[in-house]
Amino acid sequence: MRCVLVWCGIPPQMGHAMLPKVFQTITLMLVLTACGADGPANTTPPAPGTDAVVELTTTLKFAPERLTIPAGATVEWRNSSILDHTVSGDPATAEYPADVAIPAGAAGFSADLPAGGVFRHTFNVPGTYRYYCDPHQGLGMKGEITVTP
Ligand SMILES: [Cu+2]
Repeated sequence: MRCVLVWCGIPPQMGHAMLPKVFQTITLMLVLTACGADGPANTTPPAPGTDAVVELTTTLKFAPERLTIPAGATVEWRNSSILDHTVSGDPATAEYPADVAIPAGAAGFSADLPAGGVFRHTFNVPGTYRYYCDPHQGLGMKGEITVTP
C-alpha cells in the first residue's frame, strides 16, 4: 500500500490572486473647429496684394476702426475671432443704412464673415466709407475707411 502524502499548498507568492491593474485614462478633447480656429483668418497670411488688414475681434471691434488708404488699395478683413461677424458697407442692402456711407459713384461692399473667414475689397473711389457689423451694430462694431486720391 502506498501512502502518498500530498501537500497541497499554494506557495505564498502565488497564493494571492494577481488582480489585473486597470488603468483608466480620461481624455479631454478640446474641439476647436467649431470656434473657427482652423479658418483661413487663423491659418493663412493675408493674400498677396493686400494693402491693409482689418481684424474682426472677439471683443466686437474692427481693428483698426479707422483706416486711411490710397485709391486702388485692397483691404482684407480677417475674422480671427470665435464669433460670426459681417462687413456691411452696402447702403442698398444694409439693415441699418444710416450706419453706411460710400462716396458717390463708389461700389458698396458686403460679406458675411463666419469665424475664421476672410473678405477682400478694393477701393477705387476716393472718399469716406462707413460700414458696420450686422449682429453687433448696436454694440458699436463700426468701421471707417478714408480713401485718398
Ligand atoms: Cu460683429
